[in-house]
Amino acid sequence: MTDSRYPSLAHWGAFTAVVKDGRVVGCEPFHADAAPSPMLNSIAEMQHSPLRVQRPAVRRGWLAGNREREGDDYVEVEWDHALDLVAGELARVRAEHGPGGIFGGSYGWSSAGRVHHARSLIRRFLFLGGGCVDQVGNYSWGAAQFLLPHVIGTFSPVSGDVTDWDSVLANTRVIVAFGGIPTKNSQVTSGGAGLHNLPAWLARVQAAGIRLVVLSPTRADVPDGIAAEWIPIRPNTDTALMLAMAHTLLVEGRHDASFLASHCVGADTWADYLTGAADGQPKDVQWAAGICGVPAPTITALARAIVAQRSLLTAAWSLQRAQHGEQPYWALIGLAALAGQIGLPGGGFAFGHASLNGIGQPRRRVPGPEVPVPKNPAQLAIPAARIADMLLSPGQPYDFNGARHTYPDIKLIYWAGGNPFHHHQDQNRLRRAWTKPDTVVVHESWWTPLARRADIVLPATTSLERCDVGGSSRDPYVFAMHRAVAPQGQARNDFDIFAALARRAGFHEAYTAGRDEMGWCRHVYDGMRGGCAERGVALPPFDEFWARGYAEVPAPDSPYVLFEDFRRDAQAHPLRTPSGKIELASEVVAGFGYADCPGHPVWLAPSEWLGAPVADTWPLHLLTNQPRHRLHSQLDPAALSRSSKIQGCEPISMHPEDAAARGIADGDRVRVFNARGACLAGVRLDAGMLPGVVQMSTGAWSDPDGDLDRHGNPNTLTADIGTSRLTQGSSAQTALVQIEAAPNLDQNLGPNLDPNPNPTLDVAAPHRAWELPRISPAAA
Ligand SMILES: Nc1nc2c(c(=O)[nH]1)N[C@H]1C(S)=C(S)[C@@H](COP(=O)(O)OP(=O)(O)OC[C@H]3O[C@@H](n4cnc5c(=O)[nH]c(N)nc54)[C@H](O)[C@@H]3O)O[C@H]1N2
Ligand SMILES: Nc1nc2c(c(=O)[nH]1)N[C@H]1C(S)=C(S)[C@@H](COP(=O)(O)OP(=O)(O)OC[C@H]3O[C@@H](n4cnc5c(=O)[nH]c(N)nc54)[C@H](O)[C@@H]3O)O[C@H]1N2
Ligand SMILES: [Mo]
Repeated sequence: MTDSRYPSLAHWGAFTAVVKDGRVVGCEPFHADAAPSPMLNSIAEMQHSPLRVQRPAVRRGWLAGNREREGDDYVEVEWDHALDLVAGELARVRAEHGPGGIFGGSYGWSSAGRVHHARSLIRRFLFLGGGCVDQVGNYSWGAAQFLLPHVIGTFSPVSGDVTDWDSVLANTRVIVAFGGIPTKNSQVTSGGAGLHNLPAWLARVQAAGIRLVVLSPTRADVPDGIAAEWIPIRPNTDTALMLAMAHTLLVEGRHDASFLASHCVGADTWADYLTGAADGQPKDVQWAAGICGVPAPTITALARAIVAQRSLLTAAWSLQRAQHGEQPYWALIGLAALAGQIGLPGGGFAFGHASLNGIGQPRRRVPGPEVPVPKNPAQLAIPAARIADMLLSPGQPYDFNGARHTYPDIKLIYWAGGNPFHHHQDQNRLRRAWTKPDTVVVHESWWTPLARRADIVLPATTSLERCDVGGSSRDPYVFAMHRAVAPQGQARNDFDIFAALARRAGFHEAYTAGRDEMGWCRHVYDGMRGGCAERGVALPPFDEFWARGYAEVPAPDSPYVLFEDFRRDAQAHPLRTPSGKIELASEVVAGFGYADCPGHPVWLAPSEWLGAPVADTWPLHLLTNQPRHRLHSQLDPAALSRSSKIQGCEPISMHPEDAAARGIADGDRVRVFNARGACLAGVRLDAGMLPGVVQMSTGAWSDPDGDLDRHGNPNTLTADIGTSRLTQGSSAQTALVQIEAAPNLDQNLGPNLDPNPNPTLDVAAPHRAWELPRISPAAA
């Protein structure tokens, strides 16, 4: 049964699919959404894209035992045959190598529908089947996730547990936003966005006369349509500026000594570092100005401003997605502690206002819908962003959060719901690592760069082809996602694929728990409903919810203020740190003895930044932030994302002076390169860039030719290094590059969905990211 009158949900918004003759022809935004994302328009196009995987396919070379997983062709096979192959390989690897031979972390965003959330399902399947090597933490805020518990006893503020906008509007006089508040990012929320409210909140911030200061290497991080002060800052140097602000408060006696005494530990240790008593270098404003490029008087004035009135200090997640990404977050908390406003309405620190829809949206703290994932019996996991290290260094030791572990030896990679050939840093290194395992199995709906590097590709349905329950704890709505169209080709639900494999391996009953799709929709909704009831929030029974299409969690009566209880009574509401207080210096972290993450916030120069010696060779800092027109690599082949390309390549923003010095004009095609690789890009001149900084968004589908990516995947250039031994997060924002002119194309070829392969592979040719691999039909 299909029904298109009901709302569906994507990470970028709720909508009703308009269906004609069994095809999705458009999307109507959810009625309650005041600012729907233009990305909704890409859904119909992607649903019927020629890039859909139609039938199970096996890489020809895999059948002959080769592991060169690029540019090969595929043979379509019958479903039963494909499932037998996967079941056989899983059984073989389990028998020969144990769960440590199977990598099933499968990091990625998958779908907003939570019953069919591929990453939950694959982990449920592999864990029930004996376990595998999992991934812990994430690319988004891996550094914060493992640092913050040492400092404030929880990482919940980085996942959205911050003081509500209501409280900010009523109390805050100045917001200092590190990384700005780019409205582009607020289009999406993991698990779906029923409401897009950030533009409205920001308009109210402006109307209330609240001062907004944006510290960023690009003016583009000033929110659309909002008047804010922009302070340009060199990438990866925010910590130095924060330390100097803290130093200023301390030496001018403007800090809140009583808050430090009652609610913090380690203030003296940190103060010795700030004043230079510990190392001879006062972290004063002149020192910081030399590092971050912000004039000393500006830093002094900003420090005074945050204590002269109620201030909210907020940092984008991007700041910690960099080498030593722990430091700006720890320093921000330290600075907010000196200012003494943590736990006061509208005051203190926050994270992620720049990063995701729903941050600061007043909401009840209730659970979202979720498929239960059992424990991994193998108890094996790597930090999410260390995948290439793992594949390249089996048996080698690595440090992580105070412990020493050993990388497993992976024979089989199983991925569903993510795209490492977009998301991982140093793609050329990952490409080498990808030749190590015997077998790669992927479920995908499209022939993505990952699917093209898999040995067995199983076609997965899209959200519109199945029934689901979608929602996020950051959003007030939960959606009854009715199936809108029939599956394309032979696509099957991830759930059904795993159920069929579980049957072959003898644990079908454990995997399905006796439930079919609707049984799971009911179960997942009832789980959320029960969790809500425990917190005094009533949701309608399932049948009512399903018939209506959505349910709403009512807004709270009073605004949430982060650490309000702790501030009021630190004895009665201690933090879950060893001291029960905010740790401005941590004995635990110091005890790990990591030079790259010592026991209190410090300035550590990254290996690549504009002040590094290597900047002589690679003089431009490349920011690879989130794309405005798509979700990571999702929707890249759709018209909206394609319309942003220049000569078919991903755009790169560049200051006119940097371009002129290289003889480059607006709209030119360029080669962006460093020692790790190169990619092509199309230049967009932008006087709002800090000179020396260039910016490309992530997510262009790659088209490699040797070490060059011809479409513009910036992860050919980023460094694959852990943030530190403490947190081992992704350092995506730490990369220096050089840029030179590349031959322009005769014409602006723009979107290229030509199904005929172009045989030339030189820089003068357009990329082939939208071409299907050669696929032979199944033998009769
Ligand atoms: N340089 C650089 N790199 C970055 C970042 C950066 O800032 N800079 N950001 C990082 C961050 S924060 C993140 S979160 C990652 C994102 O990385 P990913 O989450 O891996 O990126 P997506 O493109 O969203 O990939 C999701 C894939 O899941 C597939 N999919 C969706 N629904 C389903 C389904 O129902 N079933 C199956 N089987 N598949 C499905 C989609 O088709 C898509 O290919 O990228 C990281 N990489
Ligand atoms: N439209 C859209 N929105 C998205 C996503 C998407 O793919 N598309 N992805 C979502 C995901 S998975 C995540 S994790 C979040 C990520 O949220 P963020 O990490 O906050 O997003 P970014 O766009 O990478 O970075 C925000 C801004 O920080 C600035 N910046 C980078 N480095 C520095 C620095 O060193 N100092 C300062 N001061 N500023 C810096 C960049 O100019 C950038 O525009 O975004 C989410 N939102
Ligand atoms: Mo993310």
